[in-house]
Amino acid sequence: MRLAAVDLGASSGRVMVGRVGPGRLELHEVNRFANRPVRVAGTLHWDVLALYAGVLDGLRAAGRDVGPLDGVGIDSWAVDVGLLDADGALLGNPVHYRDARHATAVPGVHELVSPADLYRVNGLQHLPFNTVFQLAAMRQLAGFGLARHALLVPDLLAYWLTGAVGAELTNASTTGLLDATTRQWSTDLVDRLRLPHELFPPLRQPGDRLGELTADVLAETGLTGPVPVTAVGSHDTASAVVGVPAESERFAYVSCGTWSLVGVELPDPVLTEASREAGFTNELGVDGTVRYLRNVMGLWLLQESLRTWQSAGLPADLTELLHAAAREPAFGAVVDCDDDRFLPPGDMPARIAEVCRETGQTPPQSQAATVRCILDSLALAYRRTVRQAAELSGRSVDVVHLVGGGARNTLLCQLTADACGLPVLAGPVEAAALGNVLVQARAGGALSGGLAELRTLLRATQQVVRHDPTPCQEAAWQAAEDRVRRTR
Ligand code: ADP
Ligand code: LRH
Repeated sequence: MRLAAVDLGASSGRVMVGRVGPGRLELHEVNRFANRPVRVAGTLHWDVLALYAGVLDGLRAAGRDVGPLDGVGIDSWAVDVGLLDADGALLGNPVHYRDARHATAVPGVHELVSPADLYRVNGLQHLPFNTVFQLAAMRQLAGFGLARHALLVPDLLAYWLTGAVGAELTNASTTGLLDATTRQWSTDLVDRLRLPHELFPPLRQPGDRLGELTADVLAETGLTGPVPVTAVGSHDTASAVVGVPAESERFAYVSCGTWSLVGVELPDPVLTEASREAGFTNELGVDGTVRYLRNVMGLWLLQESLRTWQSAGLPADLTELLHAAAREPAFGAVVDCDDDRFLPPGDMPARIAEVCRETGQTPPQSQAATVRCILDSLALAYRRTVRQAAELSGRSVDVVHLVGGGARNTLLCQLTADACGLPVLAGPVEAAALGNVLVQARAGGALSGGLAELRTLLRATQQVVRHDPTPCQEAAWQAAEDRVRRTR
């Protein structure tokens, strides 16, 4: 089968073409486009029409490259929604999860449903931008009364491509309004939060056929119909976890891009108070799995540092800075990556320096030292999170799979192996697009079996680089972890 995977990350969107069959899984990129948020009248938005144009360009290029397509699947970052009115028109650009507006609704939501009650139902890590808070903030706006459907970004793009409205399950599980146990919209939470039920469309399972590309889209892209559009794990992290080439169930993963999503795969959610307090989420995965994980601030810290340096006219070549960071001494300064101050866009090196000063550490004195501080701090966060995930879930872990763009960062991969005291298997870089294609191929009958069989195909076809932990490092990492814990 020849399948197009649309994978939209916070830093870039891409359309990839997969050729899949028994024993065969090849992926190549046909279009990559920047994902540049736009601040309009003080609010940070996604430029969703530019992203849609990038998708159409990608589908056109896919058709030119490989001829007729057997299907399309879409995944993207989670939580953000577009509202449709009764005519199906989009009511404004989706607001970026890093916008400050969402957090203003948190106290009002918690007055109606306590954090503990919310967690018992939705099992989500408290993040101020979970959709439930976004919708509560939007409710204050005049246009909200016109909204008939709230569509997560992949569901919105699928609607534009096919005309069909629905909500894919894995991404719906990031809204805070899905019951993690029944795997249905929580009518109870929707009622208690006084949101209109009609906003939440029927759920679709990964593998469901959503529809076909409309005649308009076929004309626009030059593709020959019919081209089915299939629901995949439309949350990019769900697709990335499908794309983890694990051999047994005793693995942890770091889905390492703009965010680092760190956790384990489970059959059932963990909804204990200890889990809530540790900030773990129970997002739903493909084939009835639970992605028991924590959001770690991720390579965002590095991306924003590069952006800051570039606009100041300083050197900002990632490869060179990573080489220089590898020569820096370890643990010069370490910060808690989860500090709320790191969430919004801005001058990350200055914020890191501020946190260092507040915690009695000398701030990094060079760009290379700042990069080293970020990577040491991320590896420490991965160590803490992998260990907590194993402890809170009872799942033993003997390997860490690191997938996504961060798998290209060999220094980070080695630091992660050293920090966790476990082998790190790095790659594939395009795990989300691979997971997307695998679920489509199985739905289309080109592959069969469960996640284990899909992962066997990944191991047979994709490149993975092993990083073993350097011996005798535990005491140094423990001391650094204690340093961060004392300052948190
Ligand atoms: P997202 O899906 O969130 O947009 P990606 O999975 O594409 O993120 O990962 C982007 C990150 O990958 C960048 O922030 C960068 O740190 C890292 N990365 C990409 N290419 C390289 C490279 N050649 N060397 C090291 N790191 C890289
Ligand atoms: C990663 C991701 C993550 C979400 C965040 C909003 O791209 O989907 O899983 O928490 O974006």
